[in-house]
Amino acid sequence: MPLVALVRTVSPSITQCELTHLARSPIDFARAEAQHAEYVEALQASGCTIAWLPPEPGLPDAVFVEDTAVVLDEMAVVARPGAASRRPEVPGVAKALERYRPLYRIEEPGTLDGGDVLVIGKQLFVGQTPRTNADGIAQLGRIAGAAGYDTRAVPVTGCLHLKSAVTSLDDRTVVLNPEWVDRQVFAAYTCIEVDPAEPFAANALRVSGVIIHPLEFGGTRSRLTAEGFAVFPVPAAELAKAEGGVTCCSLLVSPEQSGRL
Ligand code: CIR
Repeated sequence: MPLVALVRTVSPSITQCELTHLARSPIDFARAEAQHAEYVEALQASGCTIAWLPPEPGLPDAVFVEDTAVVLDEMAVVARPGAASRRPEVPGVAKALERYRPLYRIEEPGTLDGGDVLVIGKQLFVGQTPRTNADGIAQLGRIAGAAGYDTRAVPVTGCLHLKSAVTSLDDRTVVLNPEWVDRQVFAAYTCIEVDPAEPFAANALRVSGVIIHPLEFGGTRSRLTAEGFAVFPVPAAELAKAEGGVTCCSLLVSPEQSGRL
């Protein structure tokens, strides 16, 4: 059965998005929508069935659905985003995920953004960031630990989320920006570093053997293709002004994996 990609339309209020490391620059809403449409087409072309979440026009960051949950084969962990403005995004996603997985929740005082959780097999790497606190990491560790996952907290500096700094290309290989995360944490993996001129290029989305990656990062793309990865470039510059990348705009769910604990 094909992967299901949960996605949500870009909100017209995106111009009011949260920003941490970038200065606010004007976002062209029509262009952001057009680029998001190309992203959704790339997911479809990569074999995903698209499931649209209810739009949230009044929530500026609602397109970045990744931050609201962590989907594992056995369960979905509903996040408690570190930015209070983003918490109202969660219920619509939780309701959609109920169809596919038993739900567990990160509870107050824990905070956790899905963008901080990198899943490679049974290993969870979780970024220590202003969005994800120690309590959130500990809760995730306990919940996922019951299904055999090991959780490791990872210091992150200079970027919003762990997955801004590192993502996996397959179960043995990561693409990483060594300025933002310590390469040694990923010593067990083959590490491809981003082109130093493209610090944001470590955010890559792996979908059924294809790597969806921002079109703008040709230097890093060459490094990925040189290692044999099939890259599907998509324009992503407009949502990048909101500090979003390609992993942030979907939650991927394998419908046949809905095992219970
Ligand atoms: C935020 O600051 O929460 C949004 N403007 C961007 C979220 C991007 N999400 C992600 O990297 N997972």
